[in-house]
Amino acid sequence: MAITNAEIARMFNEYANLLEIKGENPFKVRAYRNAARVVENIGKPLEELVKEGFDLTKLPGIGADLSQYIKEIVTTGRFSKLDEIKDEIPPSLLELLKIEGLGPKRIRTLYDRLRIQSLEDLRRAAENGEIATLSGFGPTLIERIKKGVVLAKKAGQRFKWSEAKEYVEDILNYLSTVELTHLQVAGSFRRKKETVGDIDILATAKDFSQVVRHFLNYPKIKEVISAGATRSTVILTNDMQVDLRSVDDDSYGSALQYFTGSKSHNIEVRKLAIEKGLKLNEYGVFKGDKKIAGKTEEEVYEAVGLCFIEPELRENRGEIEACLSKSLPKLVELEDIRGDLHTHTLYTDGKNSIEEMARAAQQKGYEYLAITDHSKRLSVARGLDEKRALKELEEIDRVNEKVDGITLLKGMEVDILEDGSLDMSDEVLKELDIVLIAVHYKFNLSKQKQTERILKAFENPYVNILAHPTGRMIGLREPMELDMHMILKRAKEYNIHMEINAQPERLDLNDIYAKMAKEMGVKMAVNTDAHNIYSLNYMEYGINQARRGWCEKEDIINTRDLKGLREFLKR
Ligand code: DGT
Ligand code: CA
Ligand code: CA
Repeated sequence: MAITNAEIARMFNEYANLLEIKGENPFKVRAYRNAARVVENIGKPLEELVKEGFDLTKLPGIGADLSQYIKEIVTTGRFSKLDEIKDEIPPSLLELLKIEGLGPKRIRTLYDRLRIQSLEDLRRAAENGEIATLSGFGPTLIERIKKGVVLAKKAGQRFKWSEAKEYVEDILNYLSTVELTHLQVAGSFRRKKETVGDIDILATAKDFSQVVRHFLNYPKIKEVISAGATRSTVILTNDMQVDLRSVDDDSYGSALQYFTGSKSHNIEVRKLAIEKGLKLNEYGVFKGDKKIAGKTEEEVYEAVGLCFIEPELRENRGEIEACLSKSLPKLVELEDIRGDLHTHTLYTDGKNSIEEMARAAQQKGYEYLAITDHSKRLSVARGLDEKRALKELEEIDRVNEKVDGITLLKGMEVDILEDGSLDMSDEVLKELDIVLIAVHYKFNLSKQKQTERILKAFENPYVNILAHPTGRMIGLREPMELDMHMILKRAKEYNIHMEINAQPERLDLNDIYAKMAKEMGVKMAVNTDAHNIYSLNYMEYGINQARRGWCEKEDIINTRDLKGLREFLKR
């Protein structure tokens, strides 16, 4: 595939931006920007020039290095230095570059001072006034930033479940101030899908027109698309679409079932209805002209010969068969969780001390908390060398003495190096209660190399959990190419567990892989990877994903008490 000069220029510009965010030498940054401009304006494809053997250093601003890089890009389609720097800097910062008025310098300030890493962080900080406290961020700029976030998100089409939740809760609260019989969110949101396209709300009321009038006055509406007697559609200020629908009270159950979806689940359910000589739609289940069910979801499922199926399972991935053979899982719940096995502190890139994290976890009613700061390779996170690691372990002991009602586990999130060796000596690892391993760079290796890298890491006898196994970041980074079947098989043999990382942009393992792990008998841990006390609350998102992956309490190791957990940490 041909690579255009514009693409090469884009790579150089992107690299320059990242260098600048990183705080690199301005001359170096400028060199790449210049090169980008030169490349854009040559007027002949560089690919052809390279093929002709043209000496690229004859071009203005292109030295030996840049000439090499151009050749690399033209021949391989990749710019390895760009790939490398993306491993070092939170890739989510790149999306902030789409905002007009925000250059790399300001992004750096936002990141350094307020830890803003994503459009969503930026939106919140602009709304709650945090940005206004920074010098150089006046009211006009903040207005521009707010508008820019909306635009950039529009391009991003789907919304993370966590973000949708903020709005759903707000809208439901708002709507519940008028007289209603039923109010429920349906669609992918109710199924707890990791991203949602739009929000589907179902309401029934004696006077639905009053509900619609009230809905259309919701303050966060940007645009009303349609307003009708049974359905209204609006766009919110964050560009999220919300559909509000109504049916008669005695159709509430069938409407909820219908609008919860998924579409392919509904199609299967309808097939069963047809086999039974019934008709099923959003108004009810009908035998001839007679309505035999519709008030509740339970009776709708029952009428077609099924049991109630949890919304998270309604993806046509075997839930109907499981229901018919009475083997539906009893899904894990947030309340089942006894502790968090992946957290960071001030020792590396966390924002709270070990003691603060311990107290916050204790407040949540946890029995244990693993402190798992980064190993040294992750220098952007001030990863621990052996000396600082041992110092942290001593502090964990001290805090364990001091804070009652919770046990801290000594852990670490150890980088898996490119060759599959670990970024920490066995002398330190053997002191730990729990060892997480993770890939934080070189995401682009071939499937075979990447799989071998991880399997090699499994050989280390101290490893317990593979953290965020595929490395994907929703909307920002594709998952690594991995032979997941092979990894799960080996994990099972070695008693290594998979993480379901609860960070809203990770949710990794995803639902499909979580189900695969469960079926292969591999246990999982749902962990928040919290970098501050508040993110301990991400657990909910991880549980959503686990439930979508058919996980039951027994599939998740951190539902066990400490004694039970320790059994799973033996190799
Ligand atoms: P989204 O919004 O893209 O994240 O996904 P959903 O699942 O929320 O889809 P949406 O909003 O288009 O529709 C909501 C539900 O309505 C969907 O899950 C199932 C139901 N539905 C929509 N269109 C059809 C259809 O053509 N046939 C059937 N059986 N159900 C449908
Ligand atoms: Ca939807
Ligand atoms: Ca919809």
